[in-house]
Amino acid sequence: DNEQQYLNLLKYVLENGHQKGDRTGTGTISTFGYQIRFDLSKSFPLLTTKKVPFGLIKSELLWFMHGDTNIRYLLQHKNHIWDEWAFKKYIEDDIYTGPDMTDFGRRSLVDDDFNQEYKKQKKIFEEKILNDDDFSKKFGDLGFVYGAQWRHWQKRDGGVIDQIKNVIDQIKNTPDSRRMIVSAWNPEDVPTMALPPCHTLFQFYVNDGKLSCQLYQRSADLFLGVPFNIASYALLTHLIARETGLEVGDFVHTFGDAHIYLNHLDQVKEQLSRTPHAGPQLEIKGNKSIFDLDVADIVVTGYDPEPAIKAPVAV
Ligand code: UFP
Repeated sequence: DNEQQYLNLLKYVLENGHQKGDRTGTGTISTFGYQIRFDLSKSFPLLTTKKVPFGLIKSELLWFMHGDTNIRYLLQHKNHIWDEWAFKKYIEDDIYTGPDMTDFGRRSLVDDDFNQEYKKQKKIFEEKILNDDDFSKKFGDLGFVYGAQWRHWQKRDGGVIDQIKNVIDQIKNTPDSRRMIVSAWNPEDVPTMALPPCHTLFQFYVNDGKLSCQLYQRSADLFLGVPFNIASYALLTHLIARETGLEVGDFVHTFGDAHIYLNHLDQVKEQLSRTPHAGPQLEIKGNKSIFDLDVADIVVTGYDPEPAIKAPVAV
């Protein structure tokens, strides 16, 4: 069954992972190299052993597909998963004259007074991104994140490459090709990125009228990040299959450093004690092109998950 693949991976790392330090100073148990596979024709792999917020996954993926790198679209859809990266650039700029927000991620977790002030400043920031065009252009844009690499990778001699459009053309015209790849990993940009792409590269494969997709994820927070990543790439596979007139095949998820943070161990055990329910189904309404779809066109039906499980994010 689809979800069991993910649960087995959690169990494998709990039992076989080794302790490993990491950039965030939190500590992990980790394993290198693992692969799971979801048959998308059976059900949509949105986990049922804890509630995963599909709305956020949808708006983020459409944001990538539009080639958009400005958080304004996300805020308009009440999606805050990329806020901190933009807020950081703002508080480090001379234009910011409010209270000191250095190291806000860590301090907001340990200092209540600071957390109140942080929330206030962040709210002001969000309002300005939403309502002030010049401010949004300067501080809402995250630079060379996924949307930029997917839709307008910059060429050496000027001009851009639209990797998504190219891969759709390849799937339609040369479905046997072994070169149907989209890369978000741009070595020129990595040194200046706050978060180098975690989902690094993906490849498509066509067999028997079905489209499969394999993702290489270089670094995977198995408890918090991966449930999002699975649903996001499953949705991407559905979208590209629809655009190319194919049925969905498998989503193959290949991992580099697959880790459980040491402050997620209780949550992982709680999740492993739960029994998966039947998975939901995905429906894409109407016949808009993949580049014009809106969040309302994509719905998941029959989603009946166990309650969410809270855990601290390593920053
Ligand atoms: N991470 C994910 N999935 C994502 C994402 C981040 O698992 O989509 F954006 C996790 C992996 C790792 C951390 O725990 O975020 C990134 O840190 P690093 O760049 O040091 O690998």
